[in-house]
Amino acid sequence: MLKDRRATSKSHFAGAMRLPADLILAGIFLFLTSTSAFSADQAPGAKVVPDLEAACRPDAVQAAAAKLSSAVVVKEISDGPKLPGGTKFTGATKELPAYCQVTGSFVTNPKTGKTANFLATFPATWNGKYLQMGCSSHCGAFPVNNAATPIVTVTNQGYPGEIIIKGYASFSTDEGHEGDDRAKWAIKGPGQLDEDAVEDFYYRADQVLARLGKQFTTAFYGQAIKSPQKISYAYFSGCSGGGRDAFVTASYFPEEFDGIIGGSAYSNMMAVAFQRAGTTLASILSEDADVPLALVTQVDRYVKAKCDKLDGVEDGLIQNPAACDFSAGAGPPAMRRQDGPHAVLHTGTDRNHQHAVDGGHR
Ligand SMILES: [Ca+2]
Repeated sequence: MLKDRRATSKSHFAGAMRLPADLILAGIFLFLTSTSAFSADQAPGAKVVPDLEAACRPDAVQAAAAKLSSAVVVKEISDGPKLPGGTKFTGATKELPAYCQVTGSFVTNPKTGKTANFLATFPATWNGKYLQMGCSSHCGAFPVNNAATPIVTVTNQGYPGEIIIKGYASFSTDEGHEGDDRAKWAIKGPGQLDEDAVEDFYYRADQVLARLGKQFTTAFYGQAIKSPQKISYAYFSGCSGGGRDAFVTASYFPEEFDGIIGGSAYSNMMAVAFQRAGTTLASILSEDADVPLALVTQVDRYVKAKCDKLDGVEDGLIQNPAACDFSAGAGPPAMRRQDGPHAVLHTGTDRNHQHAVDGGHR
């Protein structure tokens, strides 16, 4: 999905979204495994900061931030890595080159003064590129979108430090609320939606950051290298909730990026909510509705036998789920429960059980 800047973003997006899932996954795999191709040391035009430690001091970073179009405060934040004064320089080790991390807040809505927090990572050797990382779940934290210490090594994060080794300047945001706490941040009180917070979460924090982060990157490196800098390419990448962020980015402001990677997008929130609620409710309503692991394995075999081929390739992957007409209550499968003291041959007659096996959404 990476493209040359000469093509228009919108036409790229239209083409990218038509790619089949296996090609997108192959692209992600290549992105993650092409370490040598992306190595900052080997990248033509890589910029080296002569004194990153000095450039990373809070007053120096705040001076760079003062040049940006949106109001930015460099400071320690409550829901990210604790950086005293909002910055931290980490010297080079055997594993990682030196890098500077910065936290703070930026204004997402000038009319109300609403802010969101950000985390920026500036490697000492910059490859000239900007990478914005999506968040996870309902966001409000920086566990997977911290370039130095991602807790999940999937999609955009790579292994810990990989983004720094490759030389990307990277940014992420908490999407305008600190912590999740069962999404209480989305309401002001009973029946009162916090529209400012919801807008930040759905798209605005990432949209403002897309512009701000690139400005911040060139301001930081321009000041640190003492010559004007520009960004060669800008990418967005995220998985799960971050995959949703990637889809939102591609839908609402694709012109901000040269490439967008969205993995396992948590984009249909209502369906996920109903699925979870339905599954939970079904298992509460009937003891017979329990879905033990052994039964899941059995269902998996049945569904694959029925639906794997429907995408044109029998490869163990169901990549056209819309064509897969499966219901635990329909058809011939007898689902055998094997976890209890008495193995039960389930005939698919218990509605709650069917509901639970189906994921609660039928
Ligand atoms: Ca298949």
